[in-house]
Amino acid sequence: MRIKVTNPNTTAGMTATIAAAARAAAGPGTEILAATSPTGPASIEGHHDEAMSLPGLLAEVRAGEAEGVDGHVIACFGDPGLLAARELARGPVLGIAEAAMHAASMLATGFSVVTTLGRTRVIAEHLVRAYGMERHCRRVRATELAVLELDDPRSDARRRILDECRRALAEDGSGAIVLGCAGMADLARDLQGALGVPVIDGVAVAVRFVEALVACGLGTSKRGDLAYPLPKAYTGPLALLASGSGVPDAA
Ligand code: 5HY
Repeated sequence: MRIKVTNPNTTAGMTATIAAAARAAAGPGTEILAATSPTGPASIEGHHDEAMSLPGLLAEVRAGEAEGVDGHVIACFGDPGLLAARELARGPVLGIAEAAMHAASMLATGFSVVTTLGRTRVIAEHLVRAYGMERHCRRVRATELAVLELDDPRSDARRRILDECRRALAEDGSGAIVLGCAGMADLARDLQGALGVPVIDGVAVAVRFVEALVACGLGTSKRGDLAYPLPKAYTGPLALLASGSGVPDAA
């Protein structure tokens, strides 16, 4: 089985963290194809960043479809372009926020999300509602760490994330923690050991969920809103990104 894991930002160092977590989680016989978006923002920390990340993300999904991959993971906690990517894909497409929240809801009656900047909290809160997780998500908390600070030893990221997780367990009545950034994937096991509760990295669980869906012979529905995009003319720079789609002509 081949699963494409795409980092929608353009920071290759972060893709390396994501790829390592995906490969560590993947089952025997699963090949992980990790990709960094070819165009867009170096990190995604708001609505504008998300919007600007979409052409690059969708170009990578299209390329994966042309290569015949079995499924996709969108490795960014805002799950940017999830439905658009599902239109392009034959197999399952999972966002790491969606996967992590569903996993957490199966492991604890309440969970808290610990994310990066406060300004991204509203994006996670939108997803909590979109995924029907209001009854499970106790709170979305921010560490005020910028995404690219996660890899910077001077930021003391691990301690600041651990402290926020501890506050979440003490104040929110949560029994599990969802890590609110793909760049935190390498911290999950260590934090779980320190906190003694499930700490969920969406990259790992999304890979396993895609494997499970593919193993059950399931893929994205091609009926209705997730049917392949209708072929149409593109003009300007996006015409290049949208071409050679590999997406079968609409029936
Ligand atoms: C992520 N941004 O997972 C999100 C995290 C965030 O570039 N990769 C990013 O802060 O929303």
